[in-house]
Amino acid sequence: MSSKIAYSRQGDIAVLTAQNPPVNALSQAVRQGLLDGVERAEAEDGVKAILIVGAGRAFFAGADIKEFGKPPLEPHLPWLVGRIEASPLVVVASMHGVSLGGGLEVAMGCHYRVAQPSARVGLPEVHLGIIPGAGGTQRLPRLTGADAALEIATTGRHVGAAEALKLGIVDAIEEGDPTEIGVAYTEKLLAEGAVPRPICEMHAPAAIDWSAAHAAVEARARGQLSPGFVVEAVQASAEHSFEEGMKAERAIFRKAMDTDQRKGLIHAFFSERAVSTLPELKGVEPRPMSQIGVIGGGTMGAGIATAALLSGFSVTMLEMSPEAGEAARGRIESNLSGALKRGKISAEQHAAIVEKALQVVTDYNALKDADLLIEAVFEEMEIKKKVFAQLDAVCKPGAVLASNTSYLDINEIASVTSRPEDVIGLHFFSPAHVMKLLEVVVADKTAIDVVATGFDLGKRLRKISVRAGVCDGFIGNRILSTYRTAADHMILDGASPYEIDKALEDFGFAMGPFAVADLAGLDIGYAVRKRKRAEGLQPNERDSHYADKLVEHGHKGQKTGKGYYDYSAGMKARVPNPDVLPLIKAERVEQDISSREFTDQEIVRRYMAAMVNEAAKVVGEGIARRPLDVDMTLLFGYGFPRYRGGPLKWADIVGLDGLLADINRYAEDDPHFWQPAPLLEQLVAEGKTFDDLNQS
Ligand code: ZOZ
Ligand code: NAD
Repeated sequence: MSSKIAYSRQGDIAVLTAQNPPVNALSQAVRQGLLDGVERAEAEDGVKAILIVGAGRAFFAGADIKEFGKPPLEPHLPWLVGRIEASPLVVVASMHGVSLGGGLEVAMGCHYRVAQPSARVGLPEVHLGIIPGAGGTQRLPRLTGADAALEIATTGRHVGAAEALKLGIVDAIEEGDPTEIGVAYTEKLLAEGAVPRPICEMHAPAAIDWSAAHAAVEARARGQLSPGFVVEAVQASAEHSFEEGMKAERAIFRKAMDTDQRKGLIHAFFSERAVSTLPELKGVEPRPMSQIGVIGGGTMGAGIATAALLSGFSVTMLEMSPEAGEAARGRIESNLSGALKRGKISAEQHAAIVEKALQVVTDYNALKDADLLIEAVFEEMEIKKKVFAQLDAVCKPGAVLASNTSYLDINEIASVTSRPEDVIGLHFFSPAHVMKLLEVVVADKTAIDVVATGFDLGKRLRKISVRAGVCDGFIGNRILSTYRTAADHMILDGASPYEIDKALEDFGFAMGPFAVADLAGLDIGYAVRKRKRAEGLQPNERDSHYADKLVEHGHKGQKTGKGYYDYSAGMKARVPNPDVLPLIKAERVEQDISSREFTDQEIVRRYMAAMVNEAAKVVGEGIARRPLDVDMTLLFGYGFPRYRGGPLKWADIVGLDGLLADINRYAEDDPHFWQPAPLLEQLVAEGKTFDDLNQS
């Protein structure tokens, strides 16, 4: 018997206990152990029932995702679930923690299910680009009906025990040790004369309006294929026998497995977990943190304070004047009311935060006990330096001094303090209490335990933290500046902002770059362009001024009602602002450019080539440690479609040699902008991929 499944007897019940920490993924050894356990129980004298239970945190978290993409090993899960279901003994699942994907499928192969009140079940395969492949799409609808099964399997959401009981997914809820409640429940079933109750013999679900179901799912999927595959499979459960339905599920599962989206989504799953694991932080204790000071309570400072308050920190907000302080408090309270409305906090928690945890001040002395200070004042070096000098004067020794700057040099900011080892960049994204990304920007002298503290903060705020080095814009904004510039060049050459937004939204971005610019405020890009021009452009560097004129006409995006789009009919209406195209045309005339047509395909190719090329420079220079750090930055901070895995995973999938060839071709017209990244050239020369660098 496999050591992953312990076999024991409790009277006439054989107990199979999965022990594959941390979450009992159904690896080959676990599957084999379950099979051996079932066969042994059936062969042993006096066994009347089998109880399957998980040791540790969960029943089963699903198939072992690490085995995907490799040749499947026997016993295959769909067969095993069928084998459990076919047992002449009564088979019971005692479920605690999560029962996800293959884990719920194993439970549905059992004849009865008892769960702890805190147990959660679900079919999250859709988030990995696949569908449940071990009968989930055929058995769940037989328990719940097609509508509920579709909702559960197309969203992948976790269903709590009480709801699962109501839907018929579990038969009973009992509090207690999973083995004890499982044994007690099985004894009760045996006493009542229960017999095996295979779901495969239950009635097929009633038909629903399948075209409406397909249309509804597609409308939400934004180009992701797996939700549509789920509908196909569930439809098969209603239209065919169980055996034929299983064949349909198998065929659809294989089709899903073969997609690039599956590769992208599984890359995202593992990278999301790997990104915050840095070898140099192993064994490094973060500094203790309970009080946070935030300097500047505008959009970002208020969002950061909200995030910290919602995670149980106490926050002292410092503003320039009592009036600015009140405005900052108003912004924070409005964010907190939103959290209350959405059920993220209770009324009592809301009251406690507002009354006790938040303090608004104008005097730096109030920051002297804070463990972590996060500066979020205007994006101007001189102002930031003044703030840091004042922090240096009042903050206690060991306090971490952080800047939320978007582009400025953290080394220069640190240089005005007597303790550069305590200075770090903590770059949040707007709105900071909602967006998941945190760039932890490590400066030349930052101490390692200060880096650990940055990552600890990210974890406590439930964010995805990415390590970045110091450069203009760190990982994300530096790459953004480059692909945004590629878009600006396409505009000069003949594309419109609306064509570009549409092509990229069809590619899967949550929003195109011009809609994003309107949201962020066009004055931000305006300030960056002004700064870059002041620093001096290269002689062959392309530049344009139409966007500056837009800002100078008062069009700063959503906040002024107009930017690239006119928002007078509502923020979602997205009507093109009629002032934009004439400004662009005038610029083309001024620069003597004859415009040409761009297909959606060319727009995406140029935009992505610029993104990948800059990302390769960012990795090559060590600003990002690994390609996956860039991928996660773009996924969690910039609306990059998760099902494409991130720009560098996308590049691996489409082929690096073709991309490099295109970059070299574009460079014939614009050698300044299209300088191929040395790392990209090296990978192509060595026949390697970006993903190879993630493994090392
Ligand atoms: O980890 C959270 C989670 O949601 N896991 C994924 C659950 C999931 O997607 N299950 C479905 C899997 S696909 C499937 O089951 C396909 C199917 O229908 C059958 C296919 C038939 C094939 C036929 C072939 C012929 C979870 C909620 C479980 C726990 O969250 P936490 O935040 O507490 O912990 P994490 O996320 O940090 O996880 C702890 C460690 O466990 C690793 N892990 C989690 N689920 C895994 C898994 N490893 C392999 N397979 C899984 N299913 C996770 O990577 C992490 O590892 P470390 O190394 O970072 O600690
Ligand atoms: P903002 O203009 O909305 O807010 C700045 C706030 O700082 C104002 O409330 C102002 O009163 C206050 N302030 C200015 N000088 C101060 C001082 N000396 N002492 C105390 N308070 C002072 O700006 P924002 O958008 O919140 O940006 C703040 C910082 O965050 C900038 O460095 C910016 O680059 C960065 N950032 C912005 C975004 C974004 O999307 N807006 C995203 C990430 C990072």
